[in-house]
Amino acid sequence: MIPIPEKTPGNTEWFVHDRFGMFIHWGLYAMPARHEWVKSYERISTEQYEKYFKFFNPDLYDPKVWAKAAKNAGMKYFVITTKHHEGFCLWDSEYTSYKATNTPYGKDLLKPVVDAFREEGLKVGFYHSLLDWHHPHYTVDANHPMRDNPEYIARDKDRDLDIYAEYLYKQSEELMTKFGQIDILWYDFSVAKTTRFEGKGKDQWKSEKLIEMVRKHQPGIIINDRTQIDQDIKTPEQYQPREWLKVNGKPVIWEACQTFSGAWGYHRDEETWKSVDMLVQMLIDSVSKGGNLLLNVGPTARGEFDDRALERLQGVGTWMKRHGRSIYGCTQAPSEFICPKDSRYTYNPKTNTLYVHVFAWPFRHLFLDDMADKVEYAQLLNDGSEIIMNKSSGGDNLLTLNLPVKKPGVTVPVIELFLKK
Ligand code: JFZ
Repeated sequence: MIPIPEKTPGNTEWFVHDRFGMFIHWGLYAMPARHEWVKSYERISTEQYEKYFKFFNPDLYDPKVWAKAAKNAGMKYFVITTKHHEGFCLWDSEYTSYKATNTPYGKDLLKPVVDAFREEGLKVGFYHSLLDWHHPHYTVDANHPMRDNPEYIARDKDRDLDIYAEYLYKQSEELMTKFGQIDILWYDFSVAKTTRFEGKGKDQWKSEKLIEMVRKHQPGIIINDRTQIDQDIKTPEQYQPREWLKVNGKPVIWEACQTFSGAWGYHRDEETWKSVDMLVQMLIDSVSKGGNLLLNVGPTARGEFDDRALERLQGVGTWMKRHGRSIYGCTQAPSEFICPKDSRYTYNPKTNTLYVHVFAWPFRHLFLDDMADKVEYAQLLNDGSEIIMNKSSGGDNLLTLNLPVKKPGVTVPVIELFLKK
């Protein structure tokens, strides 16, 4: 049995097929280059933060290069930050002057990236921050850069969060009407109440109204869960769920979002970069539990993906070129198939093919319990070479796969098992 999530309002059919997307976090925070939360972490005032706006000039920006890198990595959709918590907008919004067109760069950054990725055949997603540390009517909460500034907090009595909610609505409407078909909207996030500060959630954002407007303009759009009203997908962040994600005991459509290193925005000195091996394993792990992976790049302030990101995208792409078949259109394997140690199964229900991803290459034999009567043919996926099978004579239905001693020269070897009809 394979879990079947309930139908949601958006069109998720392509999403659960495509499995692999690129997240892009880009804004002024690429300049300090020490985390996209730098304004909050370092309690930077809007006046002090202004220098980034004044000098922002990503002169090497060429989104066609980004789109090619994503496509070559095997990614099928992308989600870009239209605005992050700092409040800076990549597009030429009617409702603010805090936008790319008013920086030294002087041009809209959003339209070209949407066009470039679409041209490469990728689906288009917008991340939009619910938080806004720049808007004058955004009140102080536990995450706000001015949370330790009594004078700033005292002026909250003159702030009207409804005015901010109206701004959020208007900007969302711009995003939903000026860039053609948008496939995903990734709102982020609802702020928890603390002892010192009120939280912000569906009542403050007016989430219901937002969602209604978004669906009016973009009927098939996939919306995430972070407005505090669950919609199409759940979004576990920086961890791999232990099993198919459930809400109230029921399986849901989900997507893990992950960074290459510890930050989402470009972080110059962060060194905890994951290896290609680990990233490929994380993608496989997601699909083996019926989920997607959204893998993040933080472009530099000059407008490029840095070498560390490019190297990993290329590595993942090399693997995907030969192993996409065990990812696209695949999901968790039916529960009657018992996965061997140090491996992950994925399964394509249309072709009735089972994929064994071998994370730790064993010596000579891989044992598959209760499979002897189920497999018609087995091969290594990277080169299509036969894997000889032995059926045990003991009557226990054990299938033994005879592996080459030398691990195939790919990141994660995959054995493709064509099952009997
Ligand atoms: C959010 C952002 O704050 C972060 O910068 C990045 O964009 C990521 C994809 O999403 O991260 C969160 C959101 C919510 C919580 C923690 C991190 N939370 O509620 O604990």
